[in-house]
Amino acid sequence: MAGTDRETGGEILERTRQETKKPELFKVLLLNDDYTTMDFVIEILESIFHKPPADAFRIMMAVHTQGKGLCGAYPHEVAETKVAAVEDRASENGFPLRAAMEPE
Ligand code: TYC
Repeated sequence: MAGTDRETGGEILERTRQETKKPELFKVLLLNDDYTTMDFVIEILESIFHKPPADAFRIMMAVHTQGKGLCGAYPHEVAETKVAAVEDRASENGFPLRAAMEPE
């Protein structure tokens, strides 16, 4: 067990430290460009970020109109893997689509 409970008569008075460490999360953002097709961005959001079709469409339009859009927040290694997956899939398909990550 991670922490030690101080107890008096069965009542917990305090925890000396957190049971589990809160993972630091990183936002993954998609960036707009003039060449990647809307359909391809929607496919990326559905397949890599597991977004339902309506959410994928909304996020794609947010990127298209506002320059960037939030895809999700993940632990550092997961966020890095998502960014790489987006950019690998884009370059395999001849699109310049970019993704970025930043601390939440
Ligand atoms: N701006 C692109 C177009 O008009 C569509 C687009 C949306 C591209 C989102 C990238 O992350 C993006 N075809």
